[in-house]
Amino acid sequence: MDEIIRQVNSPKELKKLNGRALNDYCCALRKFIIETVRSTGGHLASSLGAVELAVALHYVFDCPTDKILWDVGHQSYAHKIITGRAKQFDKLRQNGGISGFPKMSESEYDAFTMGHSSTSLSVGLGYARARDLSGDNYNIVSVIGDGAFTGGMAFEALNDIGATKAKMIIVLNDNKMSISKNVGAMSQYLSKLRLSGKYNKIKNTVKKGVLGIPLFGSHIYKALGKTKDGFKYLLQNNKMFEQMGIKYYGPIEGHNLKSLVEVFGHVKNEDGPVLVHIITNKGMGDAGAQSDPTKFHGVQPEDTRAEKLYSDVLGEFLCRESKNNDKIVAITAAMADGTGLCEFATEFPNRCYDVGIAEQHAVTLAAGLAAGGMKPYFAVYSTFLQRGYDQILHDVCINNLPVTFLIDRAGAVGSDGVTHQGIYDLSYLSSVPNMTVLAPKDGIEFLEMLKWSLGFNAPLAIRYPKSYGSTYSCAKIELGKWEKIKSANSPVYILCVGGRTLAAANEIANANIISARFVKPLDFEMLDEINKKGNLVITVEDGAVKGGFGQAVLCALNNAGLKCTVKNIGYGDEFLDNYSVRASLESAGISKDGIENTIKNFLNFMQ
Ligand SMILES: Cc1ncc(C[n+]2csc(CCOP(=O)(O)OP(=O)(O)O)c2C)c(N)n1
Repeated sequence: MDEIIRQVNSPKELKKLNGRALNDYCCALRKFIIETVRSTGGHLASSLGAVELAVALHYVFDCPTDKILWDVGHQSYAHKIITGRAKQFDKLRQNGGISGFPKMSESEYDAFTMGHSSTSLSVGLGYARARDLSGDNYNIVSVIGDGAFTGGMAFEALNDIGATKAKMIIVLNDNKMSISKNVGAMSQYLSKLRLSGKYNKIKNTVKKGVLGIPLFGSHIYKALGKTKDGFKYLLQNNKMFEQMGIKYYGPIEGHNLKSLVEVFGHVKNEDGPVLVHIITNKGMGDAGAQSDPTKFHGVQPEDTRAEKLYSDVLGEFLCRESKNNDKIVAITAAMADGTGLCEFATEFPNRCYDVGIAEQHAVTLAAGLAAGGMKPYFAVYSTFLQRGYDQILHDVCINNLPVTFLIDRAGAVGSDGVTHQGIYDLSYLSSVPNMTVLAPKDGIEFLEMLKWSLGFNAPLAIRYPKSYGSTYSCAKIELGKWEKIKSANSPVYILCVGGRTLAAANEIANANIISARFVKPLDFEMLDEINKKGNLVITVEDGAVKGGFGQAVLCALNNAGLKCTVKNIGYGDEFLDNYSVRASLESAGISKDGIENTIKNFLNFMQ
């Protein structure tokens, strides 16, 4: 760790640095981030792009009194280091270490816990209204990327902010990238602004022009710089934001510390809402990350072994089937890479829609496509589909439309932590009429489910984690039918949802093991068979117990006249604040020991 990183442990210490030392500090921050993230894993490219931004903000504003809200939060590593967390970086995104996202419980400098996109403007306006109602007087800065700016919440907040005239600063960190290349009309609009000139260029041209005025030039330039409008005159006029009631400053070179400090120092004194549009390079300072920011958006720790990915199975299936089936279309909400849609997007560009970070729109778009006769597949992470609950219910399921949801990163997600856990989908999907919910045990079964989905004419969700381990043989997929994996002469029946739970159950010596591939509808026939007096039924799911599979089983057995004992294994009624998949599973009892303990407790109880 460079000496300067060791020395600066708070914004107060940062403010002691002068111009040159500040630039050196930025270099040291970059070096530190690159070295650490290469071994811990994490969001490299976004954080490298926001180094000068974090330094300039902490240099100008007074946190924690002033509030900086980092949208999504994956770009906040420099902010974390400046605010005294450098020493904890060797345990970034690990249990006992620090989060990769801003987290209120971690530091007073993290003004809000972030992780999902496009929230920072709403939170900022909330803070602004609270401040004004309380008669306080602090600054609020919402930092939002051009990717996050495509999210519906950001538009809703802008609509409110422009009308209310609350004093707050929006920093639009524009690097032309979401995880992949940014998309949409707003992105095209920002490109136009970018092309129309850069802050420094304009400033210098104006400066030259004004100073060139004989005799009075330097006086005029000084006077211009002193007045608010004068400063603004040095910047571009932007119709859209201005007409919404939000003052626009930009575009500004976002790696030029001096420009950033200057503009933030100025907008601090504005009375109403201001948008500062800065241009940055994602991955700045690391040749690899800069040339391929998508690959380096989130990097894995160095020792990660190759995994078998469900997303690869999906990608191959879509490419293969779509050649002979022109009804298949696919949708992603800015996650083509993570969900396996890249190849499909290249091969079938007219049938693959990247809607930006707009899950709600994606769900209803899929509903519209299905109503129009297409066969839409929406590939999405479990945690982000939470955004589209009403659209699933109101648009897809009430209309009973054949939209297939491919729900990746379901269950515990590990290093992204509490904001990204995919453990609620079984609960929120199972409660919706007309929805069918599947969980494959491996890639082979997933492919069979995908093939089966082609002939299924109603809402369907298939949920799976990132990767799979052991593979099994696969019985024919039939609606509402489970699969017996192991039969034993035992009163113990373990009903498993997905491969992770099956891997744990398979270690139990003397038990009947069933893969509950249909989470909804349940296999009532098989349940009837195992609802015998004295049997112990253990349900195991990599998901929240409340409203999940286990409770559905218990409810079904109870309605049929409960003769057995039912134990539910899954996550309890608290947030899963855990950075390791294995530890998460173990914490819920999804392990050999966890299941064995459940059996032991039952046997003790029966004696
Ligand atoms: C609701 C939601 N959907 C998807 C994501 C996944 N995601 C994380 S970062 C990101 C791209 C953000 O792009 P941008 O805001 O421009 O930030 P950059 O990484 O370019 O700095 C996406 C899609 C998310 N965090 N939240």
